[in-house]
Amino acid sequence: MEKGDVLSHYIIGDIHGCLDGLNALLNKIAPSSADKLSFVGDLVGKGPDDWNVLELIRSIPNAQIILGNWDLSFLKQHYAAMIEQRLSEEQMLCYALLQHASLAKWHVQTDTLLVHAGIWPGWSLREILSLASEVEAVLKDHDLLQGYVQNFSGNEDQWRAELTGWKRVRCIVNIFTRMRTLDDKMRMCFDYTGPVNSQLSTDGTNRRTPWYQWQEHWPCKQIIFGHWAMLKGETGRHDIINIDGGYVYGGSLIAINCETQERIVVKSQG
Ligand SMILES: [Mn+2]
Repeated sequence: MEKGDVLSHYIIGDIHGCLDGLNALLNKIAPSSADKLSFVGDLVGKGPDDWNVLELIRSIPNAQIILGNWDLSFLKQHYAAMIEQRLSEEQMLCYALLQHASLAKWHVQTDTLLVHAGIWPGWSLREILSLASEVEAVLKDHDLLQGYVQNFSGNEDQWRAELTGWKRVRCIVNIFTRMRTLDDKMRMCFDYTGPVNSQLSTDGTNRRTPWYQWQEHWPCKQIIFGHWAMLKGETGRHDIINIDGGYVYGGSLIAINCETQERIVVKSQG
């Protein structure tokens, strides 16, 4: 069967402004114009070519963006320039691309959930999509976005449904885009970015458990996420798939075919 006969859906991991890596990966995937490409966040930040990466993604038909913590920082960093129209026309369009992106996407055909970092234990699929859309509505609206960039930082570390205002927005953002581990009291540990096998606090008393080990059954067949390069793609679970290969740190940029699980990988030359 010729490529192009079947529509494929590729999920692409953390690019971090590495245009060379994205170009190499797209050459290797060689998607048809009917194929769908979803990016699980951290398109920008750390690497050299933020705007060019966004410009390239903007040119891809059927591209879909899920936001990471660095993408949100990028919206904050360039907010004033956007409002004051100090960005070029192309940059304005790239900024708007991120402004209209998602925090979580569910694909019905494969029952796959895409997020940058993770989802809170106990959340239903309906809650996940509804909480994501609460934040998406803030980002899309210039006045609400101004409020968000002015109230950007906060380590709300535990989900409570009764949270309101910016604390609620930040908590939802922290879960979808910053979470890696939860401690014994079910609080997110934002300071820990290392591998799974050394996750004890310094006094050895407080276990840090990857969020996806907190419960056995999640509300969809598979969850694909990025954000955690030190996992090296190993979650120990077939239903929880990490595709952050740490390209910007000299690792690899990873895409996965959502239907077949085939991985397409390019290694950093750096
Ligand atoms: Mn991240």
